[in-house]
Amino acid sequence: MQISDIRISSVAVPDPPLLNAAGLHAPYALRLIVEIVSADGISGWGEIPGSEATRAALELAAERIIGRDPWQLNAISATLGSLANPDDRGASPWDQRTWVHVQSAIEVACYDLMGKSVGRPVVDLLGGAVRDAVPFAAYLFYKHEGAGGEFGFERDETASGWFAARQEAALDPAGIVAQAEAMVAHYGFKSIKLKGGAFEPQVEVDSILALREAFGPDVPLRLDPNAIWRADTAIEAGKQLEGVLEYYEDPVRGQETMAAVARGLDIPLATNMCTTSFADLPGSIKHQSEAIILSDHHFWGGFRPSLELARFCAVFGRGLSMHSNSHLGISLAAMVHLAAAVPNLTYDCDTHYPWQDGHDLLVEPLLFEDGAALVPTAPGLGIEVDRDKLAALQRNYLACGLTERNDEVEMQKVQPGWTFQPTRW
Ligand code: GKR
Ligand code: MG
Repeated sequence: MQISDIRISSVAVPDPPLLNAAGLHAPYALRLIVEIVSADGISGWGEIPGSEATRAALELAAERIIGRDPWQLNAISATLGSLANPDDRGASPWDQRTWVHVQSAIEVACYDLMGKSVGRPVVDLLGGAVRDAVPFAAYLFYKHEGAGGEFGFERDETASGWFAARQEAALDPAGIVAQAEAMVAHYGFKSIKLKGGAFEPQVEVDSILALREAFGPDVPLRLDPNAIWRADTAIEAGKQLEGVLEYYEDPVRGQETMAAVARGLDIPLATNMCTTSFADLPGSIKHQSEAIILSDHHFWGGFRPSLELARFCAVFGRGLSMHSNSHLGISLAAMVHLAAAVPNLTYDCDTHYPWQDGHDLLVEPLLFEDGAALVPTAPGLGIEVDRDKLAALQRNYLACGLTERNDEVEMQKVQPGWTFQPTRW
């Protein structure tokens, strides 16, 4: 098998005005879609966070791997590794490295090709499914009113159910509970995560306590302030949430500070910020910074490194869950195949998908039943990309004028002078 062409598309997906520690989501979330075409005419697909810097790296990578065999992943990965510049995940809630994402896009697209070429789903190439459906958590955000993207901040009066609720503002505990009720009613999620870091810590603690009151003790809850709190703040807030949270996600910044908070509380800590690469693992062991690592094939470099991370977690007694950023159905399918193949991925995974639902580029988007996505059984990722929808999302990209994610700039549009602070409270 030979790679004959690689097509890279920058797309912009309508995204509501969600709040986080770094500011406000722009009206569009940016993604890069990679299509690797084999000489015998099969297409394999990958999807990663979008930026012009990542696109440039992908273009460079593409030049070097055209003509290669997609089954030779070790050789492809060595070539990509030799191109990579040292980079850093940065201080924002999302991972700003470039080359880990490039590795991931190419590896996932190669797996899609490999699976299609032998008529087997990707999960079988990862060792086979240990579960037929992958449970996800409701992922709540404080948000301004409006739907984002093509709707601007206007209301779509024809929307109903979750799609109507998605337009509502949620700026206090009552708004968060209403958002949770609509999302859970639509998708059937059994766990709930609240994105924090947007308001005074006590407001966010009160939102978690209101969720507990509304949903009862059988619905696991998580809070993620994206490392914007000091250790004393995190412990004070955490003391009110002992026995309430399933896990406490990145309350503070850095492995040593996480370890100090972990020692002060009886709640497991989880991270997608302080332990995000194999180079971070010795520090994780030394400091005991977190009990749970939130894997993400987009920034751990693809499926195979994610399986290696899972083995590390099993050996060193770490729990394993899955992180998400705004994404479309190609990423969701990849997350689902991977999660189906990992025996020790026992927490409900994160997904932003409800916020993008209805704007996907798949002919048939994956369905959620009782909060879980069924693992596709068709060859490869088991998805078909709708090329008209892909073209429409590309047009959005060209029209919207965004070239990278910058939540600080978006926040300044609603709060002039607002600046991101790595530690705020
Ligand atoms: O989409 O605003 C967001 C999130 O804050 C995202 O960027 C984070 O990477 O979901 C993420 C997290 O769990 O930290
Ligand atoms: Mg997180």
